[in-house]
Amino acid sequence: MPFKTVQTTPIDGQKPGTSGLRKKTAQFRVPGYLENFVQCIFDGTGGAAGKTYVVGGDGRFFNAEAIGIIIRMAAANGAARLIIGQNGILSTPAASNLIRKYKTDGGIILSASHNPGGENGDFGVKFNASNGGPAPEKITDAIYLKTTEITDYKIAEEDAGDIGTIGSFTMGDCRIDVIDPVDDYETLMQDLFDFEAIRTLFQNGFRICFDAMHAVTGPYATRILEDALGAPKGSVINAVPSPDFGGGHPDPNPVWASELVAIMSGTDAPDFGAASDGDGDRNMIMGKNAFVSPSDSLALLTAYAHLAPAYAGKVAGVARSMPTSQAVDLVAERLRIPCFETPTGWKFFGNLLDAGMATLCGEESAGTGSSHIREKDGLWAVLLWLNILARDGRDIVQLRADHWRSFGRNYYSRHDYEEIPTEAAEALVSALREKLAALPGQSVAGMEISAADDFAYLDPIDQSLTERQGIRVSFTDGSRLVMRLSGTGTQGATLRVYLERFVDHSGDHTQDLQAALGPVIAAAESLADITKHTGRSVADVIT
Ligand code: VG1
Ligand code: CO
Repeated sequence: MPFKTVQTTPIDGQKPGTSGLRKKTAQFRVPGYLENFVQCIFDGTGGAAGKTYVVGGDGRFFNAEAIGIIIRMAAANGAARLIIGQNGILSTPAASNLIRKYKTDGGIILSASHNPGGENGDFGVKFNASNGGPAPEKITDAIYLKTTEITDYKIAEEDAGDIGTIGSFTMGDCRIDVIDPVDDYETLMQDLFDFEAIRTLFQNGFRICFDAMHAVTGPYATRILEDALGAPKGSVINAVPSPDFGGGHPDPNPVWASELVAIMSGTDAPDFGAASDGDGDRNMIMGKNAFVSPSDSLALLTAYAHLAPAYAGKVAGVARSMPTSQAVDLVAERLRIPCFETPTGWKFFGNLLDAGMATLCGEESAGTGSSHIREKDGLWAVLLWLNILARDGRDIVQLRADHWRSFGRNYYSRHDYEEIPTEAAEALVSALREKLAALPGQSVAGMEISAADDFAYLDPIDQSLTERQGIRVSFTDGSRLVMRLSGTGTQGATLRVYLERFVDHSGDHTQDLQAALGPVIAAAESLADITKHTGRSVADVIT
């Protein structure tokens, strides 16, 4: 098998963000762009010689070609074995499971997650370590350093074999195993949940609508919900992955999953609605006419996880990203388990999960997961919900209302200002940062500020310090305001404004969401001069 070494030079900007390297698809298709980065993944992690990797992606445009290049490069770099999902398909959680189950050295996941796909959309590459989780910053920093020094990459001269057929082939000394992308994941879910109870729920007429958003979860959801659990055919919609996600934005929130929202608001709405994102690691949960915010979902799942066999008496702790609402903190307090607050991005949960300090984790951006793997897991969250509803008997909207009656409600919303000029976004953040020290004690929009800082995280396991992870302003009435810039966009900057207001157990939990957050929204504008800096008076996406 002839291999060749191709001379190359460093390419600017190959710095992984919140979740891998994300760029325009056109950028990734420039000859040498993907090759440089893949070579640096190998070089930054001690080389590929003798190693085994899982490789797969969310099926977006350029997925199969990229996998062909990775196979040729892994073989040329001396990798011993690759495990690849048939047709190059693997959801992010399924890939995480395979890395752990087959004890591989890591995995390369091709996805830009919730970002749109297609020729004019986005593409991404993420490296996961041998624990199945997104590489921590120590590793992504090493990979990035290599991208600034690279001089050549190695690649097989021949095309890679057929990844459309289950089976094995070799390239040089490397064995490539093409496997069914769903089998191992389905087995894992059966081990975690009470499938019998969920089957009975469906037999008794419970109805679900799962919107796969033309993305990778389609085959997983169809096999598990319809085939294994007996939900009626057609319960999973938009189930066939398409290279451009049907022209949509595979981001499961009330704005982009509007088809599901319409179904769940209809006269004959199913009992339960859910959606997942491009690579299957996010989840959106709905009841009839009701959107369950991801932060509330995390709190509720923590409160009722004991109804699922895998979690009964086994929730050691919980962790949430800093901008996620504090609803789960209240549950953790009552359960007398620790609650950790980490920076945005799943990689920060890895050490807590590995150490057994956190069992459930979640982010306000519709990511929920547990120690079963080291990624957030969209379908897992749906199955945990179904398990809870099957065993509890209450309707999801009732369950949530009862929860608020017991714990209080953390009204929560995120306002995104997308594709604003990078300089304007940075100016806004630095102006706000300057003010922080003077804020405590001041009043704004009728509320008194109790604390203000730029979040820094000291990892309790490896003591690594991660700074400047978002500005947070807390108020004496329990309200909170967080602002940070997105690390997953591919054009300009996206300002995320996270708004939270707490109303205790005896208060009114039925207010209009944006109205309830009115004072916090006003405080954000007043403290950060959002309109002045961005030139926009309203956010582009409100979820
Ligand atoms: C966003 C979310 C974050 C999530 C990340 C990756 O990052 O806010 O919570 O972990 O996307 O999600 P940012 O930096 O744009 O705010 V996805 O489903 O890539 O895997
Ligand atoms: Co995702």
